[in-house]
Amino acid sequence: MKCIALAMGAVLMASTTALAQAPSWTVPAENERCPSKWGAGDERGSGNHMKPQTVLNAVKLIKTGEVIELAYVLGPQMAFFGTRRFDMHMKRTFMNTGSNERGSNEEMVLSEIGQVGTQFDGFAHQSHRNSHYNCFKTDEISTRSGFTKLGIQNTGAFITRGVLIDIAGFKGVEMLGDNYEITVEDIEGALKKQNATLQPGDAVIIHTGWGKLYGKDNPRYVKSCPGIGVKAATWLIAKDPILLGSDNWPVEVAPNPDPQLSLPVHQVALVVNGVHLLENLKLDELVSKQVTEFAFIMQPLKIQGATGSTVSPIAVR
Ligand code: UVW
Repeated sequence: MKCIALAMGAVLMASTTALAQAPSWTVPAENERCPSKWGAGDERGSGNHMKPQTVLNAVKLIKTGEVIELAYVLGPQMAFFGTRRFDMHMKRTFMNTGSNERGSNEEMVLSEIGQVGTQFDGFAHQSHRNSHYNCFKTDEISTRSGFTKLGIQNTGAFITRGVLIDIAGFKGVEMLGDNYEITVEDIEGALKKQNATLQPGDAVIIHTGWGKLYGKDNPRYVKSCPGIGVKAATWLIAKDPILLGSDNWPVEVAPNPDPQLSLPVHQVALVVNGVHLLENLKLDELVSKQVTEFAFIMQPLKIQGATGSTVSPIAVR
């Protein structure tokens, strides 16, 4: 009897200790993160970097006119997170009246359109409890027909310097491990190897190699992924980028090595700092051609009040 009581005591102590262990990161209090550095009521966050001079600087990087596409095709081979879907149904062929016999085709797409394929995250996408970027409150800005603040239609076009940070290349592998957390040292090492430095307003693109699985082994692609964690994200955000992108589904390592945290980089970037994320990038061509600095061009869809947009960014050099 005494033995059982002792064993139960030990179990209780162990579970109390586990519960008492603090998470490795917590969302800063509202008075520490609001108003954002872009001002009270600002909805554009890192998008404020878009200025005429940003475009002129980006255009200077175009030397040959070569265009490299960074988006996956929207279609049946896509990898989906959770219950997201994209179904296209052809509506063909309507033969118009008239002697010229004009045939007409179109399609009906039943889909999420903000958060599928190569996708750009806006600030309505994530929150801490009821509170978004710049402390907009979910229950005050969300309606049945979209968000009245922070909607993706406000972001405008992105034409800026793009920098590819090839972490897989730096580590000498084709693809980082299934839940490898990219460290600050990895980023510094890769940048040094590339002889590159980050500038405010850069579109920072991280190559993990995980994209090799996209469309080939989708269940593994979405089960986990290598990527940046809170430390590397914080380091990158201190460089003041316009966005952080990667060739994986959430930009960040998943699941987070800290089992108490669910995709914390989404909050570090979108909620706390107002920095956009760009997911499911197709980076194979950029990497094989070793293009690490380029003009990055992207226009999110102008969907009223949406949380994000499927996008087709390009790199031009
Ligand atoms: C999630 O909420 C996981 O969304 P995403 O990674 O597509 O931004």
